Amino acid sequence: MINEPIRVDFSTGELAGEGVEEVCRTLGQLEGLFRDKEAWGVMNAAQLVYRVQMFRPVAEGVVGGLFWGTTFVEPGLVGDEYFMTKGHFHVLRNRSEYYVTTGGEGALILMDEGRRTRFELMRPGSVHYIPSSHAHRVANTGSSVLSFLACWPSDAGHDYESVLEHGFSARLRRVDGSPFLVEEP
Ligand code: S6P
Ligand code: ZN
Repeated sequence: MINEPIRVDFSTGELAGEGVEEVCRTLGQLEGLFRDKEAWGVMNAAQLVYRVQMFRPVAEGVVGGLFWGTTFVEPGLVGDEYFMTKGHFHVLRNRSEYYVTTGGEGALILMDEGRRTRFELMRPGSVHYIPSSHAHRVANTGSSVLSFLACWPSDAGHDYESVLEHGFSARLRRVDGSPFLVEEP
């Protein structure tokens, strides 16, 4: 028997094939994420912020497996803050991950456990290693969809609660037309 592998379209990052799952995140589902609550409140709750395609050939939590995915972040702003993913630590803090940009312009924002935040520019072809014990999120700083491939361990898990509760120590905001990492007060 020959298994048909899934495929990546490298011009868009789009995944296709049996077993590819997809989740969408709209503005309405991202309550509390963005700094400017007033700006968020008057925007269209149905507006798509990002979607994630995933290929999980083993069950969540299996030790020794790998997952594969593509994230597509729409261009946009809430106030002066770029559209971005929720961001998470891995539940198992010693699990790392790779991102590879396929389209658009953006930033990978990383925060270590000492709450030091930095970012790496994402451009088509850029390869990003996310070290263990780092919260990670991606912001779209461009005017087209930002897409990136990801590969992470199947037992990593996602700790969204820490990020929702404490946030990152800095946010990527548009200052005089350019992205700038602004420390939180
Ligand atoms: C999974 C990996 C990505 C994100 C995706 C969405 O470990 O880091 O696939 O899940 O970019 O971000 P988030 O923070 O909503 O999971
Ligand atoms: Zn991750």
